[in-house]
Amino acid sequence: METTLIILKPDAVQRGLSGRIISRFEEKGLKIVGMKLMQISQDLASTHYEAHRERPFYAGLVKFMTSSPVVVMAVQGVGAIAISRSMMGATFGSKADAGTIRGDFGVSNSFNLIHGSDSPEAAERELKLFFKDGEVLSFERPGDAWVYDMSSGSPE
Ligand code: 3AN
Repeated sequence: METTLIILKPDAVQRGLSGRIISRFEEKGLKIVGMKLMQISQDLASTHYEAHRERPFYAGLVKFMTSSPVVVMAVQGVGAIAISRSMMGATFGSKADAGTIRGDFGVSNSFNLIHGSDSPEAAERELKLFFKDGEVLSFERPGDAWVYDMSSGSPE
């Protein structure tokens, strides 16, 4: 099981797309184990995007991410990181395939609606940045018996 950090960026919240994007994760069978609306501080945005500090788009990215509230989610499932990334689509809305979140809901290369951790290491680091102890919950969903084949003892 993996847990990944998903952020519905300010454009998704302002455009009233949060519910539709959240539904896609639920419909896929992924489990939302943490979720909140928050305003990202300057400090948090710079820590989160520190790998991009030298990139030309960095200042604009931090300004965008701190400009208005976001929805942050901890999303869990077998292969949740790669599955979420494929659901998001390519970085730029103009290039993202139809059927993906970025491909279906946006055209911009800067306002690209959603962030998802890109590796297990990034997920661990980012979940700790955005969720305090106790904010990511552990609970059963009886319906998961129909999401995963458990006949071998582990989710398939
Ligand atoms: P992704 O979010 O698809 O993993 P990354 O990790 O390459 O994309 O970039 C991190 C974030 O930086 C992207 N979500 C996007 O918002 C922003 N970004 C990347 N490249 C550009 C660019 N050329 N112009 C504006 N923003 C960019």
